[in-house]
Amino acid sequence: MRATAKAQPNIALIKYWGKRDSNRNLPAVGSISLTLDDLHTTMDVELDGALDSDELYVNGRGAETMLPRVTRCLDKVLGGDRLCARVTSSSNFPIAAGLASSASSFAALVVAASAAGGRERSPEELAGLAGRASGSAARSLYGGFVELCNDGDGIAVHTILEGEAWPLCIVAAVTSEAPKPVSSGEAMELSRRTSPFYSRWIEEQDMDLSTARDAIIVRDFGKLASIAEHNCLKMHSVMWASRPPVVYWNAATLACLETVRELQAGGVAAFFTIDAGPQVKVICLPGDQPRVVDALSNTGGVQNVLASGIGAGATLVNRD
Ligand code: 2P0
Repeated sequence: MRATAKAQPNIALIKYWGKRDSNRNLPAVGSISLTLDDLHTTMDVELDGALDSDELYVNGRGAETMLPRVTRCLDKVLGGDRLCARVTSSSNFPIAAGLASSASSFAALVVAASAAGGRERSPEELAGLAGRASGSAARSLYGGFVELCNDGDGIAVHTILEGEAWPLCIVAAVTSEAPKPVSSGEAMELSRRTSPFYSRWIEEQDMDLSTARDAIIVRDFGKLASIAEHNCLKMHSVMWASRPPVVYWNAATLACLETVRELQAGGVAAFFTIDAGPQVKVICLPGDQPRVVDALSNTGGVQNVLASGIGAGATLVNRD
């Protein structure tokens, strides 16, 4: 009746932006991501007949605003007639700071809740359940370089290449820890309804996925760098052209892009990506990580720099 699971956030190189079915939270496009290693969320789920309602504690504090989403996810995993749950989560990185904490949280939640309820589920089933709660969470069930594909009436997720086969580093520059002005779900819907670039974004995604997949398989850093930066800037262009516009960047975001261009000009193999927030994630070769960390730390407006390797998918840590 009690289980603990651990999952890492993931960073999309080819982005998920847009939904084809909002009710079932199905993405309009496939995506490719890297699962991180050093950042993680631990989620403990205890089903308790003495509780009248679900309880959620995040990093030691009650988290009422997140609770309805967690309750909906538990209902999907365990059924509506389940016992109430005490859910306790802790992350070793800033949550709600654009570092994909919802991906690691919901990936760990579905693994822990399934185990607490005594259900044996395949990674495919767990990914489907995680994706219902948060599209990007489905990718955190898997490790390494991960692809999420639209598959018939649902999604299919798999590892393209294990992290050990191409041990890249991810350096995240945190430029603001303020809450998002608009949630990614709302921004996606706004993009779909109002951005003149949305349909083109959807049309071109399969081509970008194919280019990135090929680059990963043959470990072509330059090719992956070029398509990942292009795909990221296209996604933000879709948002910028929405009405009202959605601009997640701040001045330090742009300063970080200049830093990456300077590193590249100096011969460092590095590229950037930016999600639905102002943080800049830089992917580089392991030997260049100290230079990238140093350069981003010295960029104006950067508050904090976190580094990680590529890690494994969500795992069950303990079951009572
Ligand atoms: C991604 N993002 O591929 C993209 C890139 C943000 C920008 O997935 O609405 O929290 O819960 O399914 O997964 C962030 O959105 O969205 C996201 P929902 P999610 O990582």
